[in-house]
Amino acid sequence: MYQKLSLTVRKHLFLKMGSRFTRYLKKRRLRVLILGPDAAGKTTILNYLKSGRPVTTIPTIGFNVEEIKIRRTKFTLWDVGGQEKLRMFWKHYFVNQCVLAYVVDSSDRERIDEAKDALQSILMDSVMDDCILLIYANKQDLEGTMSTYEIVQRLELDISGRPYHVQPSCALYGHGIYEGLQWAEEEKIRRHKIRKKQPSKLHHAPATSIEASRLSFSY
Ligand code: G3D
Ligand code: MG
Repeated sequence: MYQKLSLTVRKHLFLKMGSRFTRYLKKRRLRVLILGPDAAGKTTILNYLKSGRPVTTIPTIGFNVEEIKIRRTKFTLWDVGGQEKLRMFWKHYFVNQCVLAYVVDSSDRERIDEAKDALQSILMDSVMDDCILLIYANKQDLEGTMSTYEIVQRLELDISGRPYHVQPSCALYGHGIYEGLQWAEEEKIRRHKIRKKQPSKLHHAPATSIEASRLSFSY
């Protein structure tokens, strides 16, 4: 049957299949930018994804990058130093439609306003207009941490009107880390489908969610 088709039709079919295949592959790559104040747990998250165990960290001056594959998706993860004097360099890592995995220390009430200000200045950059916003409410294993609802309030996430997901986590033991990436992957696919059907509806889609249940810890 295929042989009977004219060369032009065969070429057309091949090109069509080719472009579908390229789009499929593109969908399966995610660039994740791990940002947040220093000591929030960014490098610990990266180390957990790389080696599956806690590794002693030192303050990150510059960046660490790792590529990991989860099922069929390749994640390129950039962990960029979060000290105040280094934050001016964050913008050099911004890329359209990337995943912003913003890490906050849920036990640090004193620095949560600083975390909010740093997040707001990232989101003001137009390059990040279409970023997928994932918040890791990290260090949930510690006593008296802020709940995910409190983090939403303190970071003023609802004011910006953009979709987000708050994922409670404990990077030391990897709790919640894969779940956050899984949400980001699903969100990317969901947006891809919406963009194909109704490009203008993207921002009206209800993607906001909070992983409300506290993680249960038993170490
Ligand atoms: P950063 O990369 O955001 O600057 P790091 O932060 O990953 O270097 O982590 C800073 C400190 O927080 C490290 O402790 C690390 O072990 C700890 N930490 C990271 N995630 C968690 C967590 O989920 N729970 C707890 N309890 N601690 C965490 P040290 O003592 O090495 O400074
Ligand atoms: Mg670090």
